[in-house]
Amino acid sequence: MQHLSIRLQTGERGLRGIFVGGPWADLIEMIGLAGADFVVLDGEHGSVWTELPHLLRAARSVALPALVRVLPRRPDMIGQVLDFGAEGVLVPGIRTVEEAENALASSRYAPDGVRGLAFSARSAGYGYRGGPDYLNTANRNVTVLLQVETREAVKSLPDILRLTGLNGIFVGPTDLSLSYGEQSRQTAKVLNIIEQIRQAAEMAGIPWGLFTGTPDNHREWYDRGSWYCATGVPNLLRPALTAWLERGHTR
Ligand code: 3PY
Ligand code: MG
Repeated sequence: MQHLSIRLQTGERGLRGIFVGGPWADLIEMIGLAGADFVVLDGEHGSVWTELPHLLRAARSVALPALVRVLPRRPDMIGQVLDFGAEGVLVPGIRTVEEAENALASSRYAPDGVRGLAFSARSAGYGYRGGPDYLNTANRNVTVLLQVETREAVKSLPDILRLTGLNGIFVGPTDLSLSYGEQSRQTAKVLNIIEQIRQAAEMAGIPWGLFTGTPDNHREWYDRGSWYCATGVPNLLRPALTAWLERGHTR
C-alpha cells in the first residue's frame, strides 16, 4: 500500500476520499474496492469508535489508507488511533498555531514530536515490526491533515502553513461558514475565503483540499488543483436512495 504521505510528497493531486461515519467494515471494503484513494473514519461526528480497530483492519485488507478524524483539541487521542494502525489523522477545529503544533507533535516520535512509544501496539506489528526500522519510518509515513474551518485558523494560516511536519490542510466549509456568520457553505463570502486559503496554501507549497458535497462541487475544486477532496457517505446515499425509491414507483 502506498502511503498517502508519500503520494502527497511526490506532488500527486486529485486524490479522492470518503468519510465514513458508522461502524461499517463492509462499506470500507467496498470503498477500497471501488478505487477511492483514502477513507476518513469520522470520530468527530460519527459513531466509529467502538469498532475502530476492526474498521482499520478492513481498510488494510483492501489497501485503502485510513485517516481517523479525532475530536477537536484532543491531541491525546492522536497517538492512540495511530497505535491502532491508522495511516494518519484529520484534526478538526484548529484555532491557533499552538494547537496546530500540538497536533503535529502528538503524531510523531522524538526527536520530531512527543508521541508515546509502545512496540506492542498494532502499528508496530505487536513488536514483530518494532525497533529502529519502525521508528525510522513511522514519522515519515504518517499523514497529518489539519482542518482549517475557524476564523481564527484563517487568521493564523500563514504561521500554520510554515510548520514542519504538516502534510496538508483540509478546509471544512460547513464549520467555516458558521464561523463567519454564514448559514451555507456556498455563499460568495465563504467561497471567497476558501479561495484565499487555496492561494495561501499554493504559495506555501502545502497540499490543500476540502470537503465537497456534490460531484459538481468536487469537479470544480479538482479543476482548481485540489490535492484531495472528500465527501461523506450520506451525500452519496441520499441521491441514490431518492432515485431508487422514486423510480418506477409512481402511484
Ligand atoms: C466541515 O465542513 O466543517 C467539515 O468538517 C467537513 O469535513
Ligand atoms: Mg467541520
